[in-house]
Amino acid sequence: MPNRNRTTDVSCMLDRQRQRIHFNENERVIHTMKQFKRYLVTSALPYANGPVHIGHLAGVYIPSDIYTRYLRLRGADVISVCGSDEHGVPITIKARQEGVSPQDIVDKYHNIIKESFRRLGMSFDIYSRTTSPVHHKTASDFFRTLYEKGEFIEQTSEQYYDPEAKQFLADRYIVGTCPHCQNERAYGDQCEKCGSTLNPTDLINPKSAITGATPVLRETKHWFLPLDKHEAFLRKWILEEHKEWKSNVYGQCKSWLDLGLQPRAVSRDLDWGIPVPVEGAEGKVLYVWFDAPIGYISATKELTPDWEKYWKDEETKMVHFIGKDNIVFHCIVFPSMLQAHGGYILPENVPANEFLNLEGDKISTSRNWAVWLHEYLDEFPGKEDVLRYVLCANAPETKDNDFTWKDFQARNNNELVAILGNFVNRALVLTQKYYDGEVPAAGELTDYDRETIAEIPAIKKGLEDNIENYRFREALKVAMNLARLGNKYLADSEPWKLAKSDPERVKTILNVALQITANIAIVIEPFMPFTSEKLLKMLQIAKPGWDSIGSMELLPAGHKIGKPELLFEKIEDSVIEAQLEKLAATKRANLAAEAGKQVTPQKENISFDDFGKMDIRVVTIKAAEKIAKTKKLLKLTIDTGIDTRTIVSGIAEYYTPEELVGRQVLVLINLEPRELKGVLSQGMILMGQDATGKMVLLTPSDKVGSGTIVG
Ligand code: B3M
Ligand code: ZN
Repeated sequence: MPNRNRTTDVSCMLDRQRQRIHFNENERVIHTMKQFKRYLVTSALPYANGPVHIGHLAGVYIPSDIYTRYLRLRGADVISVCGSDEHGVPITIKARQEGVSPQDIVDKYHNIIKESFRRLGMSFDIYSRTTSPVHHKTASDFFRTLYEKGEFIEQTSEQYYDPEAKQFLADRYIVGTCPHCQNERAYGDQCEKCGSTLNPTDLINPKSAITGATPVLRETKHWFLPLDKHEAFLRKWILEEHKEWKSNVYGQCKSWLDLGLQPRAVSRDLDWGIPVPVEGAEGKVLYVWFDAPIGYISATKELTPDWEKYWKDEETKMVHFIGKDNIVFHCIVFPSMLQAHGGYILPENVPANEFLNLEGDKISTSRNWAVWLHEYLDEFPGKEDVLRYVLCANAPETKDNDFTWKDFQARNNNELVAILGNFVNRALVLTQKYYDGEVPAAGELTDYDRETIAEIPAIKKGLEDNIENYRFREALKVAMNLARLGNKYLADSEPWKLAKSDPERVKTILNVALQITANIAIVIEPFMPFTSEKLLKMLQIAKPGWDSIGSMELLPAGHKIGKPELLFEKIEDSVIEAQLEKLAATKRANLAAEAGKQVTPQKENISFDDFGKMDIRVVTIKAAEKIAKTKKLLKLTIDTGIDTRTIVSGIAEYYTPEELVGRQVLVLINLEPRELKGVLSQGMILMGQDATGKMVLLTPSDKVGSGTIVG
């Protein structure tokens, strides 16, 4: 990736400023910036094969919602579209695993995702889905247009076919031995053990993941989009005309373009998806990455009959919010499709984020290493904005970043509670206390008052510059600076000390503090809509527009405010510990599952006589007690059917004495007695042990008499 300096943009599209200036390595480019009449904001369509987690939120959805809410506050004509991506192989695999239909899978996750987005305050104008009839028709028509214009190449090639399942196998449906590392569970497209990219024909001993049958090569026809044909246009459009794109996005595009583009298949042999709408394409569907971005168009169509102005008018600014793994599809493939089709605008920007890790490890759906949005919402009711805040403050805008529960707690307690909540609470409580909730009139302002107020326009400008250039972390810091300003103002002016001596001054101070509070309600709205709403309710005013920022007349003198309530509450250690324990349990479960897959090789053969020497019996545990000064040892009294005797066992880590009494277990009773910690042990309890070392007792499935012989 080329090392480009950060672009410094001083554009402000709504301020009728026509010049965009940015600094790029050693040259300084100035070019005229287009005027836009309206905005179309798209957010990557989440796959409906699982719920949404914090990585998705920090990467895509929180930024897109901040951007959209900001534009709305400014009174712009903006729509935000999203929906579930319901096609593709992973959904069919999941359906097979769970023994249900792909439609069942997408119905389930579409509803979970849609509902959790709603609860988090995601303000999409529409959240649609790619199984909708409008989408099927839109994608189908789109394909047919390209087909009729001769924009595809048709090519026949040999692919693996499962003769038992009677279907062609997608790459993920073929497993075999990796030619590089001998991993026996490599997939047709990738070996997850050594990370190498594979073709299905590279696999040694390939097997169908559906039936286990050995697949055979068969001819199949597919349609390819010749990306190479669009290369010159893409080079000019991205590399020359969009140098202002984020460096991670620009860099990825550049390296793709420099490597040279190849034709890409846009159809698949699969029975789940949108049928390829041309003759001779039975059993074939559109490749999921062909239909998914068209989902943005379909969703707009479903939203408004006026959809064309958002897609076909050059005065629309289209912005795609995505994660970094989607860059090539949004910057190269989809624009090529739109170009080939004709009549559509292209994105003005594609502000892709990097990845968010969780407690130092890569978020993974299959390993359940994630904080799931729907679970968070259930476990932290009323704390939607805390998550929005933390994920924005920590967003992986320029590099991968880490989410930790400790940081979540610290940001809540030290920033939201101590700065924002504290200031607002002081202003409102003092007003309640001194004036019974009536906004006092301001008298003459001091220089200090004026200096404080004069800082607000710079905050407004800072927010605009940062949000319009997709620097949401920085924007959030700027918004919090208004609360910092308010805190400092109150701390410096100390109205509580003047209540008796200078009541007129106190009125002015509180008037200023209350106006700042009302300003805060506006600046935080894009980031923390619930808190903004709560604050406006306490202030008893309607939501002011963006241009009211800086006004000292948002609350007229004599206006009665509502009852002050805390905006945020402290998060205790125990809450954080519970979350960490939940993750630790996931880790343990993953380890055990991994260990379950490891096989210990068989030992050398023994003779029947060797085996016959062992006297194994079912015994009943009569008593159990810890052996003093040891951690692992228990002294057990057992009934062997022959006698009552003592054995010493190292199972205190896994079982308490109470759990053992009355239990029947297997014991090798003729093992040479030996003394352990001064207790004579006459026998050994037989236990199961997995590869992690965890031990389990083996108990007969039915109760039997003590002394029952095992063999
Ligand atoms: N569903 C991939 C993803 O969630 C994909 C995005 C489609 S956007 C058109 O990473
Ligand atoms: Zn490998």
